[in-house]
Amino acid sequence: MEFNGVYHQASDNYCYPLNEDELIINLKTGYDVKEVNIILGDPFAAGILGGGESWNGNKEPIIFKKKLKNQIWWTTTVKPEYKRLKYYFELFTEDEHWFYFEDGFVSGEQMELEGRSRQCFVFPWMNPCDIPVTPKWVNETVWYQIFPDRFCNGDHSIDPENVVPWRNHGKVKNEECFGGDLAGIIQKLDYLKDLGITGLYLTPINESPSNHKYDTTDYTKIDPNFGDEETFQKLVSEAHARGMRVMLDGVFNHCGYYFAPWQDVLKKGPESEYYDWFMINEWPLDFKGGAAKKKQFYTFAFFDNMPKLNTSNPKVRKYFIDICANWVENYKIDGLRLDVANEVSHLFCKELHLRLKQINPDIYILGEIWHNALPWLRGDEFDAVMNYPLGESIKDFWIDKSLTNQDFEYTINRCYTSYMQQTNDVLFNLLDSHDTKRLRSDVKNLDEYFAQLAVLFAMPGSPCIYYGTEIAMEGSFDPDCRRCMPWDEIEAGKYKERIEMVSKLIHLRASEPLLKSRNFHFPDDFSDHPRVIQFRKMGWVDTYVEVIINCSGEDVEVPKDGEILFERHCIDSTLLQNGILIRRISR
Ligand code: ARE
Repeated sequence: MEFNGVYHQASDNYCYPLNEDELIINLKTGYDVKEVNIILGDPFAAGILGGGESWNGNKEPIIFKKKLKNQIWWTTTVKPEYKRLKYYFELFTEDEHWFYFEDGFVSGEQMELEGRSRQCFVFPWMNPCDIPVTPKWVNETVWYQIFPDRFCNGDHSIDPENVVPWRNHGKVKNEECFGGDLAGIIQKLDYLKDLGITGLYLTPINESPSNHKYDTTDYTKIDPNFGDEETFQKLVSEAHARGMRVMLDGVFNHCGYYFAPWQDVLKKGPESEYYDWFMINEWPLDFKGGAAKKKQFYTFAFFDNMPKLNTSNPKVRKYFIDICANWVENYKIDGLRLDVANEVSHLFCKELHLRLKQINPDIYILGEIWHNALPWLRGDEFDAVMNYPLGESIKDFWIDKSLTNQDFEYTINRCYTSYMQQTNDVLFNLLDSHDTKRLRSDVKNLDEYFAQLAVLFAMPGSPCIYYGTEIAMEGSFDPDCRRCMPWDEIEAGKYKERIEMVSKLIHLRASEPLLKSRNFHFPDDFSDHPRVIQFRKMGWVDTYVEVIINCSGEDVEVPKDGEILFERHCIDSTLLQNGILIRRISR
């Protein structure tokens, strides 16, 4: 047996309470394991506290599994009668029989030996307050990410001094300010409502000298070129009136050069009361010589104008958590995205979670983490993270023609076996953002473009489209991925078909419960068509929604059954190149 391919731990995404009754247990094995049983029971069975009496648990087969690359993910749900569980596994390969305990493997023969102590896996107690609970509304939400400076200029009276004329096409530079503002967003709320959007994610809006606002000067003020507190509160109430949630972007890993505490440090040095709000290794700082690069103080990346905040300092934590509490309590925001969330202290994230959930238990706390984020997703820090691994997996399939639908299945399954199911329900799924190339610039044509959007909207979690996605806006890496919205062209109907196509997908996502379902699997009807993606979103008993996308370069036959919910390039029962077919099947 491939012993190294077998892994379980009685914690994290391998063993966790889904709710107060159900305990999810997952096990990884190699492909050589054909059958798995779990033997389970109460840790205090046989009435003797931890006594030597042999303990005979109940044996149950584990039948649900997902294919990963070179491994199988076995999953089962158990309802421990007394909220605690002791268990071990029985594994069968073609010709071997093993038992898997916390302290290792035992052969069938060794198991016959009486009296040997075995260390079972134990989940000691399902305490309700430890069970990760994520806001249900997020799974129903389709997000729209707005980079305010480039979205819509609704109030020219507050344009920045260095504002440049709105430019529909062509590259933009990071130092250019185009005058987009909150009033502009308010003016476009009906447009967004028609698109089917139910959540707005705004990149930072606090006072800052840049157009991206990730170098904050004052966390208590709306940037005057974006508007004022009253305008923002109007935006929130107008959005809420249209059934849209609002999420802000919190930058607490670092501040901007003009943040008053940092200015105080620059003036007074170590005498400043704010000196330990930052991470300074030597003083004075030699900015001419690249202080950050010389590790004189820590910053975001190596940007001297973004001094890193010391979130191990309780005063820093209090200051910024109070700021966030005000946004939730008084601005009534529904979500908070944390910038560079993997670098602020876990203590900051835990205290933030406690404080905000006390104010609004349904607040959505989202971390910007591009890699596996399990340490932040145990239920006491973030509800979810920006799911860049999913977006890259989807895009890779179209970029790398050598990938098969089997590879696609592995990478998608990897994304959804990394965390708990209640986290998967609210993962922030995206194909591009203000930090990446635009999807349109990553694909060959609109066929490939809409096919990837169809996958995004069919995945478990909460999909987000970046502003301009609906018109297939182009743009390379930052800053070119932040071009201005061409409203005059949109209003002239230049992108009507594209907007209709994206809107149809968004409305389908919102209206079709099974498209939001966490349960999905990959059948193998097209196993002889390695470049045809097919997956099913499972509902009750024998009803499911199926997504088929043909990337094979030739037409493929698709059975003509079920109710067609969305199709593109599907003629009768022939699915053309990059054709999309989404249908509901009730057997
Ligand atoms: C921009 C240009 C720089 C240029 C700089 C000059 O990108 O090349 O030198 O301007 O000022 C913000 C602005 C950016 C700006 C940056 C620095 O939006 O336009 O840079 O500030 O001034 C990693 C981090 C992740 C971070 C990205 C950018 O992990 O947290 O890098 N994203 C957040 C925001 C950004 C923001 C900042 C952080 C700073 O979303 O918009 O930038 O507040 C891999 C790695 C990731 C890495 C990712 C992207 O996947 O795994 O860790 O993200 O690549 O590089």
